Amino acid sequence: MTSSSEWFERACRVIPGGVNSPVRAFKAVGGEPLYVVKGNGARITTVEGRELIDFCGSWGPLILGHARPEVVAAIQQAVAEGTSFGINTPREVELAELLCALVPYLEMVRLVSSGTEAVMTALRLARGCTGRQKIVKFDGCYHGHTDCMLVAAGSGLLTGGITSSAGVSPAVAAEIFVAPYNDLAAVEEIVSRAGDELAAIIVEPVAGNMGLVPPAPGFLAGLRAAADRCGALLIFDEVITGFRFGPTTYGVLCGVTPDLTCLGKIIGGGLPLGAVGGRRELMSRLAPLGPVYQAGTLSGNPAAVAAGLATLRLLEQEQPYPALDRLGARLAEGLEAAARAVGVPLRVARLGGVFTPFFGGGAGRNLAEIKTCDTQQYAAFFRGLLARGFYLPPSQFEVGFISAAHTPAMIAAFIDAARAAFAGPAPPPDDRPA
Ligand code: KE4
Repeated sequence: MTSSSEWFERACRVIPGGVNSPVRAFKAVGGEPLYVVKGNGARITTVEGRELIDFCGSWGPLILGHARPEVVAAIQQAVAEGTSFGINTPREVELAELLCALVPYLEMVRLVSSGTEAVMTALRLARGCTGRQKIVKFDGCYHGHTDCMLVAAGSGLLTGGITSSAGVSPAVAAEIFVAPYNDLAAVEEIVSRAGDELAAIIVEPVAGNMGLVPPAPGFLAGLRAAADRCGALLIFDEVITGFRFGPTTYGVLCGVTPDLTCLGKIIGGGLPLGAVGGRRELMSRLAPLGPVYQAGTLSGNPAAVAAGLATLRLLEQEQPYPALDRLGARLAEGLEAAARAVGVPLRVARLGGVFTPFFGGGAGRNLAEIKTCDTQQYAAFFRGLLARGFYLPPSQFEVGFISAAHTPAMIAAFIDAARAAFAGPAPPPDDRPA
């Protein structure tokens, strides 16, 4: 058997940092990254044959858990008929129709292959529709790796402590205004100073890339009003939040309607799929109808669309959301009680089945407050839970996900493992029961 360590050593010879996405590198939590061979429901199995209960869930797509049979079957059926055509297929029409049915303010959508592509397209569309260039984003929010969004970004940049990326030209960065999350006054100041130059305000309606930071009451409605006042478009990046808290978008759930919406993760059911959607008058500006160009060889890919359709249809049928919320509440309360019992300063930010443990730190309303938490304690917690059979996101600045495959018994076991981790170091992982 080739161990994770051996795989990582081989990987580092041919893949930068040994990973195909930086946040998988375990840089922020220590130790060497895992190599997994399969997932099943809430569990993943490493190359060493260790079974772990997974609370990272591939960073969000797997709300139904790993290898959900109906999703796998839909993919198998699709690929048996061909993996890609570069020609229109009925399934992509069905997915577009379903997205527009589940999100009433979406009149049209364009399918792409990642969340980054969805955001890139939305920003280009906003600039094309308004004839303006400047964008407002929020410190610690992450919107994929398109150049102009790699300014004061969260997720893997924040994890690596490099919140703005090298290689982004100063001219591109100069078009981006950055405001603290939940700070409407800062947005008002930007609007008063440069409102007539703003093409868009882009926001994660629930921030998930600096750990979980929910919107303060009135924040999203305030952004809607600010965008209306200055003629900018409001873009909700719902790559994480879309279909995560209900069988629709967070915008529908919270009653604030953006002009454009970016989707990804869940709508692809674990395969590469994203989407950008909005009002017909805006979406009609996209080529081949309008002058804003966007394209993709694998856009609307049959396998990814089949996985997305199967996932969204199961979410509509099964409505796992109340159960996810109950399990999330139990996890947060149990973790905080276990920490309190031994004097560990822990706050678990939680919304539905999405959570982030913060050790110490402020109220967590924006990145500056989030940064006061103890990331080394998070790293120790991550390692302690991993040694006891639980896989959390390998970064303080991400969010944990409970899936429909997680059970109350798994949550109870997780809390017991946390209690043990707070009490002291774990024995070496190889003698832990799977
Ligand atoms: P992708 O290009 O990775 O599909 O989506 C980019 C993206 C856009 N918008 C939001 C709100 C996102 O969270 C993401 C990607 N999320 C990260 C984790 N938080 C992906 C994990 C990774 O980069 O490996």
